[in-house]
Amino acid sequence: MSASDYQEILKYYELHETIGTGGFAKVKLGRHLLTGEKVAIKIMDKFALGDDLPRVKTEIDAMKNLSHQHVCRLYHVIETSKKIFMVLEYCPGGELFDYIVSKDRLSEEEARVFFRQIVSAIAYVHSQGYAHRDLKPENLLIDEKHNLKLIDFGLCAKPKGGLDYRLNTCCGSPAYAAPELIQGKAYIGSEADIWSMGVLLYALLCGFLPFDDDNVMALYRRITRGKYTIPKWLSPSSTLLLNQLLQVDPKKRITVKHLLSHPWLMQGYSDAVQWQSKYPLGHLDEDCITELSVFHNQSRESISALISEWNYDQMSATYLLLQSKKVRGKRIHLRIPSQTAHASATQSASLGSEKAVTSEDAPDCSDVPDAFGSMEFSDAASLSEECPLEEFILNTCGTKQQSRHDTQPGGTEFTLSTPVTRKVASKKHANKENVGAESALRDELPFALPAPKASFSKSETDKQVQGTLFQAPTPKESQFTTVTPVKKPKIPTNTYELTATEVLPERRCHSVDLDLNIAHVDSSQKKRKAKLFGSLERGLDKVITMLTPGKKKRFSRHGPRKLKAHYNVTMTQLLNPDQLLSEIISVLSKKQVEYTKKGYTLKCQTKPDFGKESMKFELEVCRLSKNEAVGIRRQRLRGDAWVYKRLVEDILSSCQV
Ligand code: 6BB
Repeated sequence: MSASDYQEILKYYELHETIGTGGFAKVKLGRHLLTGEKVAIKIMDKFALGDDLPRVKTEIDAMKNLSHQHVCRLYHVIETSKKIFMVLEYCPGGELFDYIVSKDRLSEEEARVFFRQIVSAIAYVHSQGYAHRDLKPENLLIDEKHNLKLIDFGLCAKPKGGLDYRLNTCCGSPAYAAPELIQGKAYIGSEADIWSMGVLLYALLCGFLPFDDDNVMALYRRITRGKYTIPKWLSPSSTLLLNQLLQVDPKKRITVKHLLSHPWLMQGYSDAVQWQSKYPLGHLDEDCITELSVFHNQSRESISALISEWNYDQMSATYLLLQSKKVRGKRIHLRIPSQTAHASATQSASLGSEKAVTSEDAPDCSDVPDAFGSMEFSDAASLSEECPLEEFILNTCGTKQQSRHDTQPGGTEFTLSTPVTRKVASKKHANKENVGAESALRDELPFALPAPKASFSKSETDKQVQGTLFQAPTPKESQFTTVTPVKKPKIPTNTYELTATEVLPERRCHSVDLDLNIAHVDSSQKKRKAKLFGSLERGLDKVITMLTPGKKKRFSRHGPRKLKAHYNVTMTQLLNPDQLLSEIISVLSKKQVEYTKKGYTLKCQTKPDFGKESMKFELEVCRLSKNEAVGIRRQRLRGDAWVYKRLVEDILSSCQV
């Protein structure tokens, strides 16, 4: 990176470790200097964006209009000559995908808590005229209160004539795409989102996808047939709801309006899903205005007027972050940044314009290894207790940032990935249909949702299922068993398949397309593998997964990093990290997975296969801070989440430890 690229963002934020790198974006953790609030910063290189530039514009435009308790908030947009920075709400729980995988599958109660939030977010997004079009568990992040936040609006559509206008662009991830969409028909965005919600609910309740196949054409055939298996653990009411969501005919599919008070979503709740925004943009918080007006020594009126412009500049960001602080019951107080170069720039620029600063004279601030003070990010991305340092973000050119928050050494670059969205058709067409789409002539009334209840209902967010989130693991299967890939036998009939309407709950899930001669693992093998991540997590003796808030960070340059227990960390019974590392390396070599070794981290990459993108992920041998046991941190960097899940299951289960 060059210093000039980052000069502007560093006026307002501290930059910390990278938590995701995707096709065209990098996501870093950061801290807003004035409020001290943690943020996620999506950084895009304009040149590298190329054809994806419209997608970024779409995302920014949509997020500027959306303000909802289950939609990730956009705080600030900074554009320089080379970069676009989007400052976004901080969601330390990471992706819902990883959470599902860590638990194998969710209980119906926990799935309901999440699904109500998803319905709330989607009802709101639709009410604002948008269809998301890329709903999947990778695009739902978990915040610090364990609530979901919808991200990635890059493929969303806002038809000019309203959501009942048909769209033509086929986009999103194939496994979540509605049948009408993959058939290339003109489709209604909201109906396509409902289908994806069906796939999502299935993934929550089952831990695998309803329609899955390594071969995209076979996958499309499964989707268009709309047949999926009903695992025996699904309750009749869950099965019924899935059937209503996963209707091949979009006109027979349940609508958001009906979902809000659907019996399945109401079980254990007295109120329908609350979909209206708790934080409408039109309403300004008095306390936040007061704090800003005192800080800037300006009248409340002029501050209110500045905020109401919603320029997504420092003023918007400061207001929104103060508001978020207040909502979380924290004291809202703006601090004067300490007198570092960037801090004084922050103050002088805090009310100024958001002009791009790209000083070409500035020395190059490439990431330089050093002991840079990292703030405590106790979350999915920053699990470190002891961090040998790998990459550092400089605050001012040539000056290592000394955090003002009693920070500890750390700041390791985690290079995780922003999920790469695979598009069924050309990515260039994102949102073409926003202009002049043909009316769907639906017989339904335009989007009409029930009015908010007068009484204060128990909120979506405070209704958590207690005791189910961090349960003590129970032994299930022996870990690290060798799984040899088995070619799928050709079976002549499709007797194992069930349609959504032919519900046989006692049937075990077999997601095989039996009349297609496609070689892949057989169903029992698949089943075993599909369970493996979960069982790897659950074995009491060998594996412990839980989220524990880490406190002290100690620093050591020797041996593997010490990490907090987390659901992305699999613990083993081994005590020798080097033995585990060499075992993983030998498995990677056998499986022809390329890797580069950096300390105890293996940056892995699969060879690009014909028609398939290569998969990137990290496996890191670490020590669990609690008991010195050796563990493996795994993190997807790029590629399909479910393919990644299977591959890593396969690698870990092949380790002879
Ligand atoms: C975002 C985020 C917001 O992240 C790699 C891609 C917000 C991410 C986050 C986190 C873990 C720990 C701490 C913070 C808007 N768009 C994208 C975002 C994309 C990454 C998600 C994780 N996988 N907070 N965090 F994810």
